[in-house]
Amino acid sequence: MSCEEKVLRPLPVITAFEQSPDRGQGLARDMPVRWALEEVGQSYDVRLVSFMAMKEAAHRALHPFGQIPTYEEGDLALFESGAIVFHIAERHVGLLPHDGNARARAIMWMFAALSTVEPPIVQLEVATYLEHDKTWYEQRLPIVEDRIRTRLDELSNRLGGADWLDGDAFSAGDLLMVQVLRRLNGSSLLTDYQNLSAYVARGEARPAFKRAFDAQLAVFTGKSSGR
Ligand code: GTB
Repeated sequence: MSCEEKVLRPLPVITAFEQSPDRGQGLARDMPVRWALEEVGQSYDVRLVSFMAMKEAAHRALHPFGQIPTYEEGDLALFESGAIVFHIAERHVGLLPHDGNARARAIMWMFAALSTVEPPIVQLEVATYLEHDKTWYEQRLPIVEDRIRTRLDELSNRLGGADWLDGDAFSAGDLLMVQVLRRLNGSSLLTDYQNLSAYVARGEARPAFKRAFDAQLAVFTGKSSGR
């Protein structure tokens, strides 16, 4: 590809909350997409969407469930943050190893983050924010917390003293796992595990994470309006 073609190729466009309920903590799911794009050095544009616009036909044409994030690149349109991160990782160097077995393991950890570790964490958020007025809330809370502890025990045992899930090399599996665990930031559920807390801190210390975090925070503080 010539320099001219590189310059002329339109940037991928992602969608993010116009007003994120997390007030810029980087917990909404545009964050892993931004982080992946930063890791591979791919510039991108952001289109901010309101809660109302998300449910309108124009946005639903991109995202059948009326949510963020979406990803548009030429005539490709994707939704689901995990699928978007996987696409970015496949198309660029840096997030998936070249070696076939190591690559398969990195993909395995992507699925583990989203389908094994994240669900009980989301259950806790649902209980805390949407079910706290239910008569059964006090009984449910410890049950959900125990489910999280079980997963964190197992993950902590597997990680041991390694830097990343498959050893020395950071991958898209770590990116998604760190992002999932960040949902527990500030909770003793996470700080009870010294190696998992250090793992999250290692992820958050990556320059690409910081750029992604700052970009989504700038939306909240009004320093970036997207396009
Ligand atoms: N499985 C989908 C994916 O991974 O892309 C889930 C997408 C999703 O849940 N999107 C949410 C959304 O659009 C935003 S990220 N919600 C609007 C709606 O459904 O109407 C979930 C989210 C929201 C807020 C916080 N927070 O405030 O901390 C954290 C995460």
